[in-house]
Amino acid sequence: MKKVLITGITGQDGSYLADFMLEKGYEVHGMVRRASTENDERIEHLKGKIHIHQGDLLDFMSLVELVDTVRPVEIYNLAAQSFVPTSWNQPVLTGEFTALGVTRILEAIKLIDKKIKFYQASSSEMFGKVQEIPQKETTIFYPRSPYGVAKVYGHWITINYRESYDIFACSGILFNHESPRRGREFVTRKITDTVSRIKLGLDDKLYLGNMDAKRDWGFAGDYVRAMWAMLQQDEPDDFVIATGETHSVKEFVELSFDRVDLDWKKYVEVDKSLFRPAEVHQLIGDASKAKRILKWEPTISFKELINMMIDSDMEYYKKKIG
Ligand code: NAP
Ligand code: G4F
Repeated sequence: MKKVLITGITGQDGSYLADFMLEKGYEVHGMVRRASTENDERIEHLKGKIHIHQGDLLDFMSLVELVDTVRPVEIYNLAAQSFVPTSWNQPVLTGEFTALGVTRILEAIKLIDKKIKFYQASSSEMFGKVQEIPQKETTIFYPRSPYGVAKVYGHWITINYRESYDIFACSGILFNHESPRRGREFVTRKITDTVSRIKLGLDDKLYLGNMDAKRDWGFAGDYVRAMWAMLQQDEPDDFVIATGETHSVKEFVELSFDRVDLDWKKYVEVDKSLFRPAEVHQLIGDASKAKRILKWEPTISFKELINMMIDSDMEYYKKKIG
């Protein structure tokens, strides 16, 4: 049975990728960092089906030992400090996790077995102040946050190890992708979570920052298929994964309130403290290379994604209040 190692398995993408890899028949191993409380909400349903190991992107030897113990055929590096606002408060730590963490895993691969295939979770945040519309694999990067800068490092070190050591290393430049498992601090889940609470009388206001920001939002379950497809090609390469549509935060808000038959204008307030020191105003991706080579297509529309997230949050709070 082929073994896969996933870092960041407790995160949104890690949990969807674990589901997908099990369906594909892999033996799934996940790396988790030690915490004083359990943090396995997203992989609870996989207990007994996957193997969990302790390790940390900050600790090189933990990665070496883990790769040596598991001996996977593929490693997906999804672990990162992934929340953009935190990257201004903790820029050095973000660089350690999100940038240097990538080198540590690549070094572990180089040391133990250069035949292990590697996937790096690159990000559309690297395009930042966009230099081209839509953004594709050849678009010049202009990151606008310490997170974006760290991801550019992770992206280029992946390419560098591919070219220097002939490692099968791919970088997926994924645009924003969401789901009912999205962290509650990200804007989409913050909206669907708060809208559900408002509908059920548990909250009365939704405070947001820049509602004019636009993103190319897809469904995380679709995007993990693309990660796997990249590592099944004959040659390693980098791919943009996106829907090709862009929508504002305001549109996301309107459709979310529509889903529960409420008028958003009565509940939403702008909180200037939520604006960022430097904003990424608009992202829209061109995934034609992935469509052509990987035969990848998104299956969930913007509206379907919102409905899925609202319905899931409504169900969660209805159960909670009994
Ligand atoms: P997420 O939900 O925030 O998950 C991040 C994961 O990284 C968690 O499992 C977290 O563990 C783990 N982690 C953080 N620091 C670590 C460390 N020092 N050592 C070991 N594990 C650590 O992120 P996501 O949305 O699934 O995204 C997955 C990856 O794709 C990230 O690299 C992200 O930057 C990138 N990305 C995401 C998007 C998107 O729209 N979702 C788009 C482009 C790229 P804990 O549970 O212990 O915190
Ligand atoms: O949901 P967000 O926090 O996601 P952001 O910054 O685009 O980053 C996400 O996508 C990246 C891919 O491009 C990933 F690499 C990264 O790891 C992460 O998953 O914010 C989206 C937009 C921003 O423009 C922000 O200013 O929403 C705007 N926004 C407005 N009000 C808000 C809020 N964002 C958050 N988190 N909270 C608000 O109240």
